[in-house]
Amino acid sequence: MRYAMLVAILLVLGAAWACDLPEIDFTGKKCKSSDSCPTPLLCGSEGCCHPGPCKLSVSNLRADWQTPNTIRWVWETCGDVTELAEYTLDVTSDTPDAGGTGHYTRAENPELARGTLPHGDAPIPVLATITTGHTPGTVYRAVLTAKTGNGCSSTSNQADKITDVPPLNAKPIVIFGDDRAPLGFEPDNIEIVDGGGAVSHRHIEYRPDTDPQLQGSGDASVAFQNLRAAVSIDANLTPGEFDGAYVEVYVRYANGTEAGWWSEMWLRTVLPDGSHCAMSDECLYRFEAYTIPNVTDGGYRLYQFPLRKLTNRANGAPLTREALGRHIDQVNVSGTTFSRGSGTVVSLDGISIRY
Ligand SMILES: [Ca+2]
Repeated sequence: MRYAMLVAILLVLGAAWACDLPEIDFTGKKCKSSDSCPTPLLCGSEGCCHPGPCKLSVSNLRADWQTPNTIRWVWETCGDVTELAEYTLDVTSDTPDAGGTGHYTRAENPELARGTLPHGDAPIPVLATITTGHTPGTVYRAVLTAKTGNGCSSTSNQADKITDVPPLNAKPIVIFGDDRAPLGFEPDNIEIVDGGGAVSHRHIEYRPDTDPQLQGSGDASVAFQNLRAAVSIDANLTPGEFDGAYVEVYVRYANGTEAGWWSEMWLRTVLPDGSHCAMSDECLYRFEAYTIPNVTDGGYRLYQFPLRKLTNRANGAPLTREALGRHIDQVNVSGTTFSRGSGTVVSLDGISIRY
């Protein structure tokens, strides 16, 4: 009787222990031989655990940051990215009609078709993608799949993220809107055009094929151009406002054939003494890089970048509330690479800092 009770207690304790053991996902973990990967995983020839004979695996999918309407997902790979055929990202939510859910492929986010981004000075591995159109204050889940050329596929863990609730202050700092325009643009073929906007009427338009700077800068078929707007903005935010603040822009690449593979945006501040920055890098706080799809449906996409995630181009330091409050004298509203003669038309609208 006592023995039976002891066995029962041990069984209960054993069950409790079993439940408490954390589940470790060994997919993508480094390995030296098949003994190092728990069944049913195998140690691939490139030295990481796979569910099958893949040459590339994905793991550790997570949200790097979020705003009310966007989420930036990041992941890790193990293996040979040149084997990649395509990444796909499945984004779901239990909330009915939650925006931005779906099966993201190269059609929505062209970088998902690439192991590395083209046109960089050095190969830039694709280890992130931004999903847009999300509903604020909503729980999302995502799973990434990497398919390789030999038909093998590796699936990541499931990542969760709650989008931010909209800022309390309903009135943004407008950089470009129907009632406010920047002081000037560089290159100078950037125009403000009536109609065709994402928000109300007018929008900003840029055509790389008529850009004298781009046409005159060498023989390469691809050139980089920043779309700079001269501004005069004082953004004195409280610590609480700064934590949730973001800069947003509606972007559309149309008519051409090529995506904006390697895009960046920045805010340029003045120096602490209030003077303009001669060495611009010390005053540029930027986000890079993201890929803007070239769309045929005429749709704008709203991108939002948390201010706390902008980093100084010279030293990598994050933008602080104090630096932001000095005074902003320039905004780069989606600089990117352009192929010559591609016919691409870039449209921008509704550029604001929300806090
Ligand atoms: Ca507009």
